[in-house]
Amino acid sequence: MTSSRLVGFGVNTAVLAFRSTTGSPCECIPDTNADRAVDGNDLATVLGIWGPTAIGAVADFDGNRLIDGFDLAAIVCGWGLCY
Ligand SMILES: [Ca+2]
Ligand SMILES: [Ca+2]
Repeated sequence: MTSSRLVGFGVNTAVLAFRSTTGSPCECIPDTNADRAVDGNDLATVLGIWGPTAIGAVADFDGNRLIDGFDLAAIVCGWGLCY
C-alpha cells in the first residue's frame, strides 16, 4: 500500500514538471534514441542504466544524475509516437 502511493506520487510529479518546463505534458523528451517514438527501446535504456549516473546521461530527464522513478514516469507519460 505504501509503495503504490509513492509510485503514484512520482508519476504526478513527472507530469507536473513537464508541464511547468515545456508548456504541455508528455512531449518527446523521453525519446532517448531520437526515433520520434517513446517505446520499449527507450524503456530498456532507462532500465539498463538504472541508478546513479553521470551528468548528461541520455535517460536522466530531470538531470539529477540518478535514473529513477521520475525518469521511468517520463517514459510512461510520453509513451507513443511523438508529434
Ligand atoms: Ca525512441
Ligand atoms: Ca533523473
